[in-house]
Amino acid sequence: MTTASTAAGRTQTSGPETADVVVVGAGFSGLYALYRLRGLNLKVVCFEAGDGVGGTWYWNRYPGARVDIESMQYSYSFDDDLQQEWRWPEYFSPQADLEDYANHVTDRFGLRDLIRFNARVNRLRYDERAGRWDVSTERGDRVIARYVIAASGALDATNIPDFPGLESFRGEWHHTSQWPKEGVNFEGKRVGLIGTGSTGVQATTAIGKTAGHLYVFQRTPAYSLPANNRPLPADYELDWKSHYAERRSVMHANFALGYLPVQQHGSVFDYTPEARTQILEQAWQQRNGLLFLRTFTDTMLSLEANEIVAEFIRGKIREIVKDPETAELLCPKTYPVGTKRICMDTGYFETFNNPNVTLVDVKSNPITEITPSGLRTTAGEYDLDILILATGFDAVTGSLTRMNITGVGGVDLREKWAERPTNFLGYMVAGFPNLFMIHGPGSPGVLAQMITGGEKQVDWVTGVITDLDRNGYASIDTTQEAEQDWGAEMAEMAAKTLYQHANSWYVGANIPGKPRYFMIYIGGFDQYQKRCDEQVGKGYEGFVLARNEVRAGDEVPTGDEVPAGDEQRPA
Ligand code: NA7
Repeated sequence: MTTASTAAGRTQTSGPETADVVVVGAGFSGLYALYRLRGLNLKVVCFEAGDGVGGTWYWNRYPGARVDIESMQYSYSFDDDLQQEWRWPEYFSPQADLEDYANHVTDRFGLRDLIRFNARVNRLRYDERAGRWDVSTERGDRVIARYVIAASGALDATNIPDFPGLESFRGEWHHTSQWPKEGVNFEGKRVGLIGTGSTGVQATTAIGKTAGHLYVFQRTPAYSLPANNRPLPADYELDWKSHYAERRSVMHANFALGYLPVQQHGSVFDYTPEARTQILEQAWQQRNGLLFLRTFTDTMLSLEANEIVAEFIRGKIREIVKDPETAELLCPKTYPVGTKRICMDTGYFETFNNPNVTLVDVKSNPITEITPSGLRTTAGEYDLDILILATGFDAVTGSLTRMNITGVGGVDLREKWAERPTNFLGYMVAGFPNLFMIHGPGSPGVLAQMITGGEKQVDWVTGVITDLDRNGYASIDTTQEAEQDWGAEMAEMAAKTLYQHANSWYVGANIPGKPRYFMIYIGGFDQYQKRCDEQVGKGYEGFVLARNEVRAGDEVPTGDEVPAGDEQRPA
């Protein structure tokens, strides 16, 4: 027994603090989880590594950071007053507006005092005798909880490639997702930027405007579409606000959780080459961003169909970029369009027409080392004042595997996932009872609109917790058999698409040693939701529920005092 002050300033006189639920992460899903769990009168503690809310939109504050889904859609749907009152200044919000929104929601719904900031979870240990999760943070918090909701982010664990000499660099260097709050001054500076995914595309466009000289080190060129971002017109906002109820219900039933007013034209092969070009040109001019890929129904299903759309985009790049050699280098040719996350830009390719921006091909001439004064490739040396790594993330699983999670029998999640991130329905991993993942592997996660996806996943999890409490169950787990079946179901769907054809972070190919496996449920959120609800409807088929004497509302004892549960399936 100890006496300790908690982060919230409370004084404890006995053992570690207890809670019904620990939520990891105060991003958009984590915040909504806090709102729902508090509404269920559960005691909830949230640990957040940053000193503010917003998750992805807290960390990614690099110049040009902007969402690629319209903000009228990429926003919470759970509270009509909120969506009526909040005003988005632009179609596609910049990071600062999304962070403001996250703060507004936190305070409007009184969630801030549930969150411990600057508290990165570094240990999650399941105590099977107690039937409890023992949660610790780097700064020394400890909470014992019945449930854990890992809303730790699909794009959170930074990928810093092992460049020899990085630490010797005398200038300043930053990964885009750990950007200094005070900003970086590029005025008159020689800036090097490595990486041309969504982040690199956005950062290049912004930094190219102010840097003395910007060198963009490109290994794989990106397909990028014009976002056509602009101030949100009042009549457009009014139209959305007066139709929110019906549009949100369309979104909730949509495969990507989007409201997609796009005309689909059937197979690209139904048209003559001239007619298809005309249709693609119209879609390009309408500038509906990601919807462009849906112009034809077979773009993501047939390599030949995909190549037609890809070549149209290459034609646009060649039109925009004046230097033919640079244009050719910027044309993606080694993977089908859409199989890596498509980028959206506000003048990316145009940036390379500026005399202060140079594209460097590090595919043909790889980076060999970072030197004290810059960067060396097999072809030459570049003197730099500032180096930016837009090198992405250990996506989808990284935020989970780095938390040191151990389940039943002390099994480490990293060992369990050595070959692939097994799971059931994207929510649970066998042997890790009462631990729920949001936007984890096995869920539609990053392939659906993530704020609404987070709401729906949190609703599902809180529904399960309510069900368990109501029926006297203390824990829920899944089985290896259910994991295998879910893995097979996912793989069967993925095999019909072109996603396997790219070395993307969707398949873990960007992280050395990470097993190559398509981690995302590709069947659409509508189908996913149906499958999850079906399993619950069939008496939690694929899950294992267990009772013990501890029930909701009981005082939750710490570790050793709780008797083990007896395992059984519900009738
Ligand atoms: P991405 O999409 O993973 O892009 C990372 C970029 O960094 C990509 O161009 C990589 O090239 C490049 N990269 C990574 N390692 C290296 C090394 N060692 N040398 C040279 N270039 C390298 O991350 P983002 O942050 O842009 O986007 C992540 C998601 O956030 C995005 O998809 C949206 O959903 C939002 P590669 O392609 O591996 O050759």
